[in-house]
Amino acid sequence: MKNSKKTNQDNSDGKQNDLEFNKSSAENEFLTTNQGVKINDNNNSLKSGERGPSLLEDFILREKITHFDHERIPERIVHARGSGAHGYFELYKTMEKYTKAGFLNDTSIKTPVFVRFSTVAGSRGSTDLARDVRGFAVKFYTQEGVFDLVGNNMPVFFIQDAMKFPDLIHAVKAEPHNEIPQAASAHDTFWDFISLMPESMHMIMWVMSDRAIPRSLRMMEGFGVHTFRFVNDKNESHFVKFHWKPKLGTHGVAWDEAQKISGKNSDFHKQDLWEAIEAGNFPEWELGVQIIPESDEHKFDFDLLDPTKLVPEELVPVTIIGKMVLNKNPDNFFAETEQVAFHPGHIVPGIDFSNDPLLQGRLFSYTDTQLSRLGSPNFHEIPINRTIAPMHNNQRDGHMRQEIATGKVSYHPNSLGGGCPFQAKMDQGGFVSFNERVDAHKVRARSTSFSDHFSQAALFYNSQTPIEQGHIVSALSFELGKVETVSIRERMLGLLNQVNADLAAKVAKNLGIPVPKNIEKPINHGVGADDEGNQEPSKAKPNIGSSDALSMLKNPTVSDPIATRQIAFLCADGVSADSIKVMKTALQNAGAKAVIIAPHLGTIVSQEGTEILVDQTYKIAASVLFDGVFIPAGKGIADLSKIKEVKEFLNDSYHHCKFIAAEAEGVQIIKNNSDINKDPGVLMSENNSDKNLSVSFIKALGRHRFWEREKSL
Ligand code: HDE
Repeated sequence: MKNSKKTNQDNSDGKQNDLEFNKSSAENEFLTTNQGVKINDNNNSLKSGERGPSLLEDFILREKITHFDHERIPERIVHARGSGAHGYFELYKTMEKYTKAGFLNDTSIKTPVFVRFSTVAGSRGSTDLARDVRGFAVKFYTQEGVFDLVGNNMPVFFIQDAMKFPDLIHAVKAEPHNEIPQAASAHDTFWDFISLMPESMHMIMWVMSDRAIPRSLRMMEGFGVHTFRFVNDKNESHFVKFHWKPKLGTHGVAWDEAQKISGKNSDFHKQDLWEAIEAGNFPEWELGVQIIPESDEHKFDFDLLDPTKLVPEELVPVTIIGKMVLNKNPDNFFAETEQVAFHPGHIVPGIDFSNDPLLQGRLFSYTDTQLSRLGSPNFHEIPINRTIAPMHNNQRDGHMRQEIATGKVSYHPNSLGGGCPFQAKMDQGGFVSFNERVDAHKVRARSTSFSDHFSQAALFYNSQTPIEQGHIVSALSFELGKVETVSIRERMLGLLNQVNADLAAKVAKNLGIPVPKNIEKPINHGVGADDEGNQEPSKAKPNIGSSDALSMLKNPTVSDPIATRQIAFLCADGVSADSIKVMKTALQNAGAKAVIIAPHLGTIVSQEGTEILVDQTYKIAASVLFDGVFIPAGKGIADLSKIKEVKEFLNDSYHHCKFIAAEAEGVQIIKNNSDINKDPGVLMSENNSDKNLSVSFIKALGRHRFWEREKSL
C-alpha cells in the first residue's frame, strides 16, 4: 500500500485524500458482481422453471445475500451511538517551549482532523438526548503520526482505576435480565453501584447537571480528562490538561424537553451537526491547555493523577493555543464514523502519558476492542484510520491485509534489506518515552492522595447558579425516583449529604424519605472500604469555595450568540407578510433560521395577498425542536387559537423557558392562553413589523433561555 501523502493544505476545503482514493461512484456504470461480472437481472433469482425451486448455482444471488448477511459489525461496547465530521486544526502560537509535537510548534501547519461525538450508555440506534456524558474524540492526522485526543464533554470521570470500568458499564447499561432501560442511568443497578462508589460523586454532579443534556454537539465543551505530559526537545516534561471551548457557548436543554426530543427526533444532535455543516455554519472550538510544571506535581490538595479531579482554572488558567473547525460531513457513515478507531495510546513525539491508573488501563483497552469490533489487526489500513505520515514496519499479513509488502525482508535487524526500515534517533523524530524515574513496590493499592471524594463534588455544586443547582436537584430526584430499592436511595442520600446538606435535604424531600443520620456501611465493601467494610465517612472540606468556569450560565458566549438557532414562526392564512419579513430578516442577519409553520404544507396567503412558502405543519413541528417562537401580526392569526397543536407548542415553549415574541394580533394568542404568564421572557408589541421587537428578541435569544421562569412554574 502506498501512503498517499497529504500536504498541510489538504484539508482546508474539507477533502480527505485517503478517502478520495477509496471512493466509488456508480454514475454511468453497469451493475456488477464483486468479481466485476455485469449483471443482467437484479430482480429474479435463478429457478428451475418460473414457479420452481431456486438453484444453488445462482452465484449472483448467493453473493448478494452473503454480503448482506455480514453487513453489521459489533457496535462499540461503550460510545456505540455517535456522529462524526471532518475538519482541521490550526495553531495560534507555538508551544515549542513545552512540546516538540510538530503540529503544536508550527503555526503554518493546518492539521486535518476527524471528530466523533457520542453518548456512552445507549446502543447504536438509541436517542441522542439521553442523560449521559458525551464522548468528544478527535483524531489529528499529524505529519508525525496520528494523535488521538479521546476525551469527553466533562472533565472528570466516575472511577479512579481501570479495574472498575467493566463494573461501571455493566451497572449503567440496560439491566441484563430484561434489557431495560435503553440509554438511561435512571435504574437500580446504576445507582446501586454508584451508592457504593463514593469516588464517583464528583462525576455524578456533572452528569446530573445540564451538561448531560446538551442543546447541540456544537455547544459542548470537551476535555482530555486525564493529565498528560508535554515533552520538549530538551526532554523536559510539563503536565498538561486539554480543553475544547465551543465558539457557540455551552448550552443545555430542559430535562422534560430532552425526553420529548427523544420522541420527536431521536437523531436531533446528529441532524443538527449534519445540517449546520451542510449549510456552511462550520462549528468551531478553541483548544486550551493548562500547563503545570513537573515541580508543581504535589502542590495541589488533590492528586493530578486522579481522574475524578479537575484543576480549577483559578489555580491554573487555560491558555488558548489554537482552533478546530469542522467543515465537512462524512460521505459514508459506516466507512468513516463507524469504522474510525480512536486510541488514547495514539500519541506523537512531544506528548506522553501520566501514571493516571484509568489512563493506563485505557492504553490496553482500545486496541483490544478494535480487534473484536473491526475484526483484524489491520484496522489501521481502513482509510479513516490511516496515518498521513510515511508508514513502514515489519508487521505482516493478518485478516484483510491491504498492503502488498514487496521484497523478502520482514525482520529487523537485517542485512538483506540494507537494514531498512531504520530506527529513528530522537533528533530524527523517533519516539522516546519520557524517562520518568519509577522506584516502587509492586502493589495493588490506591494512593491516599486519591481519597477525598467529596470536596470537588462540593466545589462543582457550589459553583453553579441557583437555577443550575435546582436542575441538579431535579435530575437526582428523577433518577433516584426511578430506583425501586429504597436502601439504594438511602445510601445515595447519605453520600449527597457528604457533598452538600442542602442538596441532600431537597432530594430527600422529593423522595419522601429522610437523609440518613449516619452514612451506611457499604454492604459489600464498597471501594475505599477497609477489610471489614468500614468506609471513612469523609466530608467535603469546609470553605471549598467556587469556580465560575464550572457553571454554564455564568459563562455566556457573547460572539454571535444566536447563529444557527432555529426560530419557529407560528403562521396561518391571513398572517402579515410584512411582520414576517421584518422579524425574519433581522433573525437571518444575526445568523438564525426562521421556520414557517402553518396548518398545511405548500403556501399560505398573507393578509397583503402574497403567497408564503410553508416549511412545516403543526402536525410535524414540535416546540422542543426550536430555540424560540414568534407569533406574527395578521388578521388570520386569531385562527391559531383554534389549533390544539399551537397551544401545546406555546405551552411547551413556555415551560421549557424559551423566549416567545408576538406582535399585534399575535399578542392576542398569548393573552388568550391562561397558562402563559407575561414575564420578561415573553416579548410583546402591539405594532405590526416592529423593528424594536426584533432587536430585543435577538438580544433575548442570545441568553438561550429565560430560566428564571422556572420559579413561577
Ligand atoms: Fe473509553 N472506551 N474507556 N473512555 N472512550 C471506548 O473503545 C475504556 C474512558 C471514550 O468515538 C472503547 O473504540 C476503558 C474515559 C470515548 O470511537 C473501549 C476505560 C474517557 C470513546 C473503551 C475508559 C473515555 C471511548 C469502546 C477505563 C474520557 C469513543 C469502543 C479505563 C477521557 C471513541 C472503542 C469513539 C471508547 C474503554 C474510560 C472516552 C472499550 C477500559 C475516562 C470518547 O476501548
